[in-house]
Amino acid sequence: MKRRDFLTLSIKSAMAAGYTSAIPASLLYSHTSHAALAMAGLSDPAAQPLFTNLAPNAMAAAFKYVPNIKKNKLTIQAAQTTQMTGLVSVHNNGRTKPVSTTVWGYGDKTGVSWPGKTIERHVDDAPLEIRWQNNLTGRNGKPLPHLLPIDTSLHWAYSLHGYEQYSIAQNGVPLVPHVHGGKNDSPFDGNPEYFFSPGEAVKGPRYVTNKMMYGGPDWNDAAGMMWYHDHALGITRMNVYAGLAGFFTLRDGNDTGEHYNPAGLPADPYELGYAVQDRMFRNNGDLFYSAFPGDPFYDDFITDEGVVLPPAQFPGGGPTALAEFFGDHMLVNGVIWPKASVEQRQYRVRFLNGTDSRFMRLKLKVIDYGASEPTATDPAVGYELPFYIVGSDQSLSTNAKQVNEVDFLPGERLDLVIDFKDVPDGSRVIVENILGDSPFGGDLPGPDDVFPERRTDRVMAFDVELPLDTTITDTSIGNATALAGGGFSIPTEVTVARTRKLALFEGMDSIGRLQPLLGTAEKVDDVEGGVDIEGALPWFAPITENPDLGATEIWEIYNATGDAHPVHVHLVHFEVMEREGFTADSIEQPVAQHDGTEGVGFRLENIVLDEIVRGPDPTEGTRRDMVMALPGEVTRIKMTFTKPGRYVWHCHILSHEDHEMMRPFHVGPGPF
Ligand SMILES: [Cu+2]
Repeated sequence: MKRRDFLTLSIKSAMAAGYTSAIPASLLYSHTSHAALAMAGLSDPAAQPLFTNLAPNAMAAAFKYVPNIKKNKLTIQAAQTTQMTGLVSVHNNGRTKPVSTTVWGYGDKTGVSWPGKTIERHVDDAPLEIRWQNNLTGRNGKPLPHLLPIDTSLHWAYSLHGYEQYSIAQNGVPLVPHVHGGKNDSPFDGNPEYFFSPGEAVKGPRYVTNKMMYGGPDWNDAAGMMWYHDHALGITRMNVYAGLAGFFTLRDGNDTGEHYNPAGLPADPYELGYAVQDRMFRNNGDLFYSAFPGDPFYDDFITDEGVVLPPAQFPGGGPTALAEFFGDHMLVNGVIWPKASVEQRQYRVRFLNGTDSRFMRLKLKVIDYGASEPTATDPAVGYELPFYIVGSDQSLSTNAKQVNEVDFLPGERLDLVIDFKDVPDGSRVIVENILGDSPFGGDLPGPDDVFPERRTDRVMAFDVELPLDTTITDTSIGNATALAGGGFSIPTEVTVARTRKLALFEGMDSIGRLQPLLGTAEKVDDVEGGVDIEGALPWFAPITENPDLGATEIWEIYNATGDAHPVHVHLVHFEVMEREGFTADSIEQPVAQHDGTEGVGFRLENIVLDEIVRGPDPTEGTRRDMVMALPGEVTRIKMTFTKPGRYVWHCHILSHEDHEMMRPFHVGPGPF
């Protein structure tokens, strides 16, 4: 995989260490040609229906849970099911046949789906108690195997000390749900160590309960978009890939979700919710994830990195975790390249980036069938449609902002208004993605960064074909329209208790695979008496971030890697303050691995800031729980820690968080 290391010294020291990821791979994705896909028995995206199938709308009333209102209770199970994604298998004679896909979904006792149904609450509601069940068992009650090949060499649930006797085959898949963006009490936060196997037979080392409470006076107090997904240690990427994700939306007196709301936003059926994900499939419809020699991507992410996996640990060559994952099929709410039918009016569209690793930059393109004779598969024809950013993550923006494109990070939620009023009846509006199929370094993709003849440059389409319903007056969001209840910043008179210098590193595990790591960019003490700790740290190293309860802190995140990382901090809603370029010397130092071996990490010395400071992006200025940390920049965020106990912060590239790019933090006094 191509790496864009920005720190010359980092590259030099990395090369001296025999660390090869600084060397660009010349033939990226050489193994994903159409012929190679066919040989591997994989679905060829070019043979799949485009903008044909309808995706469910996650904001429609029918897609939402109806909790037992009196008791404020829900039971949500995770279970296996089969689902039609719109995928077809192609036979030798060229004929196609729809195929189903076995997935995992969340749902109530009537059944599960990918994505799970939407949980909707109001800030004034009493706390909701959700009883989460791990029902990944077969009819005989025996644990189901994983749908995907699991790398058990990672630091994961069943490689923890005291858990080595457990296996997925014997004990089932460990799960734990996390409500992303919720200011959850620590026991209800879905910490990766709170996992539980089917029937809660095996419980993680910090497991407290599977009945989790969401709400109350110290919880989220503004309308926003959370999502819930699995977060089990070292296996999150696979559990989410299998389908364990859904929306959790919060309303308030401004953003009520009803027509003519004070925020002035479109409401159901003109409010749409779409989870964007990428996947690979086998020709028979099964999900596919590269993990063995010869698999598409395997060389790009493993052998081209110079890694030789020890056969004793990887009989048959795998399965191994990848440095990143990029699927060649785009799905929205579990449907490949879907379409939605819309009226000539404004729509609120809430997108979730639920991919493993894919940064996107979205644009809208109008194909006017009345004006010309373009084909739906030709994205070169058409004209750009500007749209409005009205919010992101956990709140609305102060004002609507008109843009032509928007960045979209893994884990992030976008809140957009698209105005189809002046789009000719009968036209198609395509949601395009102009970023590549490889890690994002801040630039537009080069030819090596994209799949050949790719379709990942398109996400979905809106067909302007419904008659206008004149019984509901159209909304009138325009550029700079004020949004009641929008905007977020921490008042400058709030005392900042501490400014921490933190860092993102690309290290190497003890068998030579890329290992992304968090750590510090200054000398700190840890909570177990360690002093002068600095640089890259593994997940299990003693806690180095221990804010006081109620403290406001600034975290400066120095990205000393070649790629952008989407950073997520649990518990808090933060303000994105600014970004600034820097250079530093990257000094190699060992990083302990969970199995007693030693990997390679770095620490930063001689940090020099370039004093070119950049303010928040158009999607920021809201209550954020995600932030893009670009290579060579320090990203400053400010937040208040309002609940005590153990939480985590991590990169939301799921392949990264599963391979050590995650650290616990603890608010208030121990025990830790
Ligand atoms: Cu990352």
